[in-house]
Amino acid sequence: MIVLHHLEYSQSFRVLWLLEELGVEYELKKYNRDPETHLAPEEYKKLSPLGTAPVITHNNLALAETSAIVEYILDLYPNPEISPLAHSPNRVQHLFWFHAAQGSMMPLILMEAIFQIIQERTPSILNIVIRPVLAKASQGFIKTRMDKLLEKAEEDLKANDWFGGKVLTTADILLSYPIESASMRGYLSDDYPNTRAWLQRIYNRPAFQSAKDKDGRSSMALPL
Ligand SMILES: N[C@@H](CCC(=O)N[C@@H](CS)C(=O)NCC(=O)O)C(=O)O
Repeated sequence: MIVLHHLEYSQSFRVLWLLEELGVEYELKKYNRDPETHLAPEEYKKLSPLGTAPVITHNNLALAETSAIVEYILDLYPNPEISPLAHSPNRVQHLFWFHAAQGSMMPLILMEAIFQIIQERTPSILNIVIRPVLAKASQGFIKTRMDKLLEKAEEDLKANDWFGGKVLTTADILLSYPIESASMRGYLSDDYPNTRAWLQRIYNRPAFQSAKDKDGRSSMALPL
């Protein structure tokens, strides 16, 4: 049986949600972040060479990296709705967003979080210099790219309820974390009604709700 090692307020929530969507058997082991550093605790770090969340264990395998885990689970439990097959009509749209989630959106969210930590940990006298530099980098690089992604999301969600077409796919599951994080950081303004409605559709899904109940936290990512 798959064991999901779930770190609170982390990207492993999406794997929990996927397992609930698929309705397969799994065991859940929950871990809290270190209260001071907010990093994964030592016992979690020992689970995989990267020391990051998520990790699943299955027989003798310990696997990290969200997208690899999602693909591994779909190899075990193939599902042509949630993971459209090659050459199916929604495959390319699904693939684009599946990879944009981890390859484009997540790095922007991570950069923004690091900028925030730098500012919080820098003495205020130095922040006088650092804050405008980070604000310029954030505005010029992070916001520009995030806006472009959200504009495309908005356009695509005008045509369909889900990123991969008419039904939820693993692209939606992967995008849930960076889009919720972008929303928490004020990126999801009233200019993005379709994307806001999509986020609400996700929250309303019974499988998302049962993942939430098992997780027991208020949001996927650490609250700001
Ligand atoms: N690309 C990796 C990123 C993993 C990652 O950075 N996870 C964060 C949680 S969102 C983490 O483990 N943070 C705690 C730590 O680094 O100790 C993935 O998708 O699995």
